[in-house]
Amino acid sequence: MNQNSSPKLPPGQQLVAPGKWPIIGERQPAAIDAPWSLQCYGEISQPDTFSVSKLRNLPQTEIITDIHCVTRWSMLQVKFRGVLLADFLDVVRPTKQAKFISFVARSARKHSSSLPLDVAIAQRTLLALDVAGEPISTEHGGPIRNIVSGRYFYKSVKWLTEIELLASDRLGFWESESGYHNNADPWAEERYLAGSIDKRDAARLIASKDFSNQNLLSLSAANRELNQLRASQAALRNADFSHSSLLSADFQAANLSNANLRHADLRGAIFVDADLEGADLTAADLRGANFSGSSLIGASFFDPAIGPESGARFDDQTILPDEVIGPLFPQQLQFVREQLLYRPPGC
Ligand SMILES: Nc1nc2c(c(=O)[nH]1)N[C@H]1C(S)=C(S)[C@@H](COP(=O)(O)O)O[C@H]1N2
Ligand SMILES: [Mo]
Repeated sequence: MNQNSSPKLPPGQQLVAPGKWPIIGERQPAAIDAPWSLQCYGEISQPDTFSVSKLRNLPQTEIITDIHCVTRWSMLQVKFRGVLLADFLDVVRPTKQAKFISFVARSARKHSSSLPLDVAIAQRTLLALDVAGEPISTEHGGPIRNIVSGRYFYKSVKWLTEIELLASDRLGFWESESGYHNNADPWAEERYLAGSIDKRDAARLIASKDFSNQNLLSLSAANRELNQLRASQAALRNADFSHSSLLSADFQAANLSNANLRHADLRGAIFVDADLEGADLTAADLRGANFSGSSLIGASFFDPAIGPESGARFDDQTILPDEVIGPLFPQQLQFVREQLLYRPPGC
């Protein structure tokens, strides 16, 4: 592809405000001050453990890369420095059987992600120690995180403590628990696997109007009458509710990341403590909806390709606290602030 004519942002992504790098995923590990080590094992000739200073004594490489989170936020031209995976592998020497590489975090849930080894090398994966000239902060995965360019950011594991070379693939945390796509190419929008619910189960569920506590990844529920839906604590990543009627629906503490809520009638809906990262609320009717405690990183209230006339509707009963809208993309934040200022009274 011609570098100059290629667009900078993959489809469905928007830029965060300059200097506002979101913190995503699990909390940083508690024992962060214990001496750090990176252990490498599996299909290699020279199993070894690396301290941070041992890594700093290997050849250091700088890369400038773009970050694309699956929940639709991007940052361009971020400068990382550390050890190229290819240089690291020269030390530990993979065997002929090594076909996959798994990156594991020192964290509560032993978070991990994997890649085919040839992809990891071709993408110039970096065992990163520094960002923008400073050691990576703990909240962003310091002292070591791997950086995989050209893949959604969930392939870049924070608090990296183990690298395992494998003969066959072992799915990572998000890929096995949350249906995240294992290839994760942002230019192909490989965000999620297809949902696992068959059509008949989906129809039965929709008729019951009770999704509470269920795992309904990528559910198709567009153009439905789902008023008073009960969906508290439901896992509804990537679900499609576009053009549906969801009056007073209860989505308390539900996971609606990347859900499609375009043109949905959400008057009086409850999104208290819900995860709406990357959700699309373009042209939704949000009069009387309550977003207290929800997470809106990467969410949209209007479609930038259409303009503010595609915006969601608010009234003075809509609850959208300042701290909830703070992390929105700059143009989304501006749109929401204007709507909140001039919103009509509800009934
Ligand atoms: N250990 C660990 N690494 C992780 C995650 C996580 O939850 N735990 N989340 C992933 C996801 S989904 C993203 S978008 C990035 C976020 O990195 P940041 O918090 O530095 O922006 O980390 C990735 N690596
Ligand atoms: Mo992410």
